[in-house]
Amino acid sequence: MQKGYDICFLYKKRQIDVQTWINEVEFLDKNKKGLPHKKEVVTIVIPTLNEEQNLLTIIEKCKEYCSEIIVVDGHSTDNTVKIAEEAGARIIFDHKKGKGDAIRTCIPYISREITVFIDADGSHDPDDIPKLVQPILEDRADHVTGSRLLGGSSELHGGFDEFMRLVGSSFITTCIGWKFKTKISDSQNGFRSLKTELLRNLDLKENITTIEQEMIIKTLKKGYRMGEVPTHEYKRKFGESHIKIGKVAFRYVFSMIKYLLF
Ligand SMILES: Nc1nc2c(ncn2[C@@H]2O[C@H](COP(=O)(O)OP(=O)(O)OP(=O)(O)O)[C@@H](O)[C@H]2O)c(=O)[nH]1
Ligand SMILES: [Mg+2]
Repeated sequence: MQKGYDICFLYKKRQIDVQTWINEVEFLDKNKKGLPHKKEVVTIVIPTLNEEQNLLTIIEKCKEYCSEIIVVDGHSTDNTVKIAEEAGARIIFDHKKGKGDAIRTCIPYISREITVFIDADGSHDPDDIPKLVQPILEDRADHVTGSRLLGGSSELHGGFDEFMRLVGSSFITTCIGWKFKTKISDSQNGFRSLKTELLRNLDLKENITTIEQEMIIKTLKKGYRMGEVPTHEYKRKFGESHIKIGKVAFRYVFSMIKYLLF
């Protein structure tokens, strides 16, 4: 393709050559309600661990935007699985190692061309899904992440833990941007869409939430096109976060160095 082809320009109205575009993180913000959407090519994956109070609302809303819903459950001890079954989702069980394990476990079961990951805790708005999928449908990106830094967060600020998470995640995001000479604002969001074929090729290894940054680093490393759209993060509706930052901080830094350098 030539310089200046019109695909990039919906984003920032600037001209970049294809090589630059491949490793560029682009920014798209449109009226989410107005976007055309092809639900028949979308599988939505929802990782769950004891989300009985949140899950049904998410599944019902997600049905508008996909033709397959997979709930990948971490052996919940509440009614999560029953609720998912009754709502018509396919249920897969992980190996009790964490959210990363859950994501890796469900990959062989995904049957549609585009996969969307969304949390079950109510912090992501399913109405943002068309916005995440649009750049892939239009062949402008292979992997699109929602950005809380661009879309705002009701959860990322406040206490000491939140502050440490924001600092840590900003540091990692900056390192990824530096390594790939690209601008990305959020490397840790669990709300994203990507081509299923790419997802299968990433050879993911992480067992915990470090899988979010692993997906982005490996996408960029393999030369695929990364995109980013603003999505707001809401406070978890019910229940508690499963992340204990003190326990996983080292793994975040270690895995970032591992995938960035080796
Ligand atoms: N299958 C599975 N799902 C999990 C596991 N741990 C967390 N989840 C789910 O992954 C999603 C994200 O978990 P959260 O605890 O909200 O973590 P987070 O959103 O990254 O962090 P917060 O910002 O603190 O909410 C939720 O839908 C959880 O139910 C797990 O071990 N297995
Ligand atoms: Mg959450």
